[in-house]
Amino acid sequence: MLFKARQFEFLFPSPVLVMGILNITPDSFSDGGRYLDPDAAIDHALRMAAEGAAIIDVGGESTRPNAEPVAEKEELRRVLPVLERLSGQLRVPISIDTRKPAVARAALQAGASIINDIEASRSDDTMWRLAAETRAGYILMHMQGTPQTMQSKPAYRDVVADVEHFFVDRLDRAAAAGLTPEQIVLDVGIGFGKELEDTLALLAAMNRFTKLGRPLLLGVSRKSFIGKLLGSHGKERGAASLACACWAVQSGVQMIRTHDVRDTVQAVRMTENIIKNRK
Ligand code: 8Y7
Repeated sequence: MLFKARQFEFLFPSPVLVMGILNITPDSFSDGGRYLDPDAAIDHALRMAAEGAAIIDVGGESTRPNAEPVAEKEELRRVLPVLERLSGQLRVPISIDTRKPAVARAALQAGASIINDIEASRSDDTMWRLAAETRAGYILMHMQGTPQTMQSKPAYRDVVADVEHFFVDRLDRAAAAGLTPEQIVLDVGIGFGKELEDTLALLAAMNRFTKLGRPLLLGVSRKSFIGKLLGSHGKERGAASLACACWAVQSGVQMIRTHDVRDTVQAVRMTENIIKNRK
């Protein structure tokens, strides 16, 4: 299975790709404010790449539940200086985590190769047309509601079937807007309009989504469902995050989004080596 993002090509099942998170925000739940300074942000990105990150995901708007929306100008002010300096220094692709087509466009011009669109272009197809035009990679993520509303009583008939149906529908609509299947990665969107039971159901059924024929990405790093289940906070959720990552890899997931690149690379490499020896 091929994934294409501008000049980058990944042929799966190649090694699982670990995506390192770079939040240039004052309010992200686990690292808000740490990387607002461009020098600190660039250092952190280079450190993650050195630790084995295969993609760096740069975001300038926190999407945690109830986060305040950020104006386009402010989002650009946060991410562009970092992207401009970083893209010349990194050999791995950069994804831009944004819901705004104008931010995505500017980020692609500044050297990003992948659009991480947590809204999956629901209101119109501008983001898809941009991806089609630029041949950028496109992460299509499921969310119920919006970041402001998503955690107030999300409801599903059958969460796994509903998310699968969403993927099928969006893959069709993205194709109609001109994207090729090779550009697209699917993501169930853990934490985006999901109760604990929905999250566990999705994780348990992860292998079902492989039949859609596209690479799967999973973002579980330090998320609140871990705290709900096990009572742990923030950075103390690392071990549970790794457990989910290993489970996901053995379920066929090819990309893991994480704050903890070094540990995640080690855990998924181990898992892959065990899988390779399966008789
Ligand atoms: C995800 C994500 C976040 C995720 C993708 C957090 C931006 C919340 N989570 N993008 N973004 N998948 N594709 O806790 O799960 O990191 S933000």
